[in-house]
Amino acid sequence: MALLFPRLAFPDDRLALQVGDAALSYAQLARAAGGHAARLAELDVQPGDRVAVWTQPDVATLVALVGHALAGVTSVPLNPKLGPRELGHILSDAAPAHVFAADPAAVADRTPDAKPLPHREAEAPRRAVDEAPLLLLYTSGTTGMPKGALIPARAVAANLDGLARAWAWTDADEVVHALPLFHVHGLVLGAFGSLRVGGALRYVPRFSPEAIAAALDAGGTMLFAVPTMYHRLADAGEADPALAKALAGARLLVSGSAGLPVREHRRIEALAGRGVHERYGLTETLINCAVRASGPPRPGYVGPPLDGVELRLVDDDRQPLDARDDATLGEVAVRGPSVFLGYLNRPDATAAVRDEEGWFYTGDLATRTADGAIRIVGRRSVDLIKTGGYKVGAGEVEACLLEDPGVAEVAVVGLPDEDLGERIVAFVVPRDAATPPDPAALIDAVAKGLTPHKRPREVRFVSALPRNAMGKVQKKKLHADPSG
Ligand code: MCA
Ligand code: AMP
Repeated sequence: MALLFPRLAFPDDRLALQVGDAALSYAQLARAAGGHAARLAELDVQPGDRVAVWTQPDVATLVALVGHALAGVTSVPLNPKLGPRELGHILSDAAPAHVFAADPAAVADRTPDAKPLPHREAEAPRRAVDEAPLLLLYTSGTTGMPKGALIPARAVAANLDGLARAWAWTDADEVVHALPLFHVHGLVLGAFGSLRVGGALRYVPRFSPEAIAAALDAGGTMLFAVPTMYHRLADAGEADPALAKALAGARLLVSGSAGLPVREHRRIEALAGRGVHERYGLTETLINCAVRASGPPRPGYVGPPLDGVELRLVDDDRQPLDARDDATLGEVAVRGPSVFLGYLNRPDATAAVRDEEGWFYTGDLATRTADGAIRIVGRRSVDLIKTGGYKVGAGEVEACLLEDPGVAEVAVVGLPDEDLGERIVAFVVPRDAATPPDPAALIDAVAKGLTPHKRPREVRFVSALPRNAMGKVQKKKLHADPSG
């Protein structure tokens, strides 16, 4: 039987997880995750059931996520900052059998029945690389509330093995990251990736350049981060040589979740004496492309497809484009074992992104070079925003803002931002121009109802939204003339 986490089946005293002062060896992690699995069995949770866990950034949460994986239960990771509006949607869609939290008091306002995570030990079950859903991850679309992507163990294993080859990632590596545990980047790559190769994870619960430097200095060999973090590391490193030295000590710096501007590549290279290897992926497909560690970084490019990933560029009719001229633009389509099972309860949405031949249409626009490297240049939809590496749908933010009686119309767009990549800006037509709603209250409604990273950083009042002859809002005009 092919195992999902081989080292946990034959655990030893090697370091598995370090979070702050808490460290667990593989032997300790296996017993603690086994303890959580035993608790699930007592609660009569069966393999295939869904169980939610608030992903508070601590070691107990990581243990629970591993316990679910080993028990064959589908984890529904919850962003600890989710507000009632988005949380209500997720809980009614996912219908988890139980909700767990390392610190139930911190989430009692939203889930009074959240169960504490047990501190007990038992022998760990073994998890095969199977077709059963390992994770249900909520991801935003252009309209409506986020959709739950069902990701099988098979996809996670195939993708991590492809990444291990691309990055020469072995059990000698120690990954450092400060990413949230409710998305692919932090959870699948950062946490499950380390465990699958049998290496260590040094998890930083709260991002700061200093905390990243400390984890690298403690033995980290690889850093996984989003462009906003590299931007902040560059700012801090230019002022503090100790930080630059810590970055220089890693063997591989990896960026993903959004494009890393060439400017930031150059800044990191100047500081660390080494550049950043970029990779590109989506929640639904996991990682598709990566610049290989065996060669130098390639600013502006996300590299060729991973082994096992079939990739093509297609035109508006989804017909393949053969061009390898780094100029012809096409939508990225991918196929292979890393592609998800579908969206929970949304066969319509699944059919819209995946065809009968198994091709998944990403919505990302790219070019391809003669040697197969992909350059991501944009997205098909102006209604998808990437801010700080988080995907946010304009529609979910607009729906939330329209609940305010003072808002007559609203259009949400992502405008270029040096730190966040894109900054969410809401163009609001007030119902009464003489008494417009309080911008801080509008921002708060999104931060508290959905989640803080979806909040507009700015509200601009306009007398009307630009519309075409059909009455459709022309968001491109708001991009071009952000004064409205
Ligand atoms: C601010 N806060 C508020 C409000 N405003 N709380 C309530 N009401 C408000 N009005 C709080 C926030 O909760 C937070 O609290 C603090 O203020 C700062 O928030 P913010 O300014 O939003 O944080 P930031 O500094 O902008 O965060 C930058 C970041 C973050 C750390 C880079 O964006 C981040 O972690 N990004 C990672 C995204 C990611 O992992 N994406 C992967 C998707 P407090 O101070 O308590 O924290 S997976 C994917 O994309 C694919 C597969 C791929 O390719 O990887
Ligand atoms: P998510 O749905 O949060 O998983 O975000 C997936 C999206 O992030 C992709 O469709 C891309 O638009 C974007 N993305 C991820 N990695 C990169 C990258 N290296 N360069 C450009 N865009 C990226």
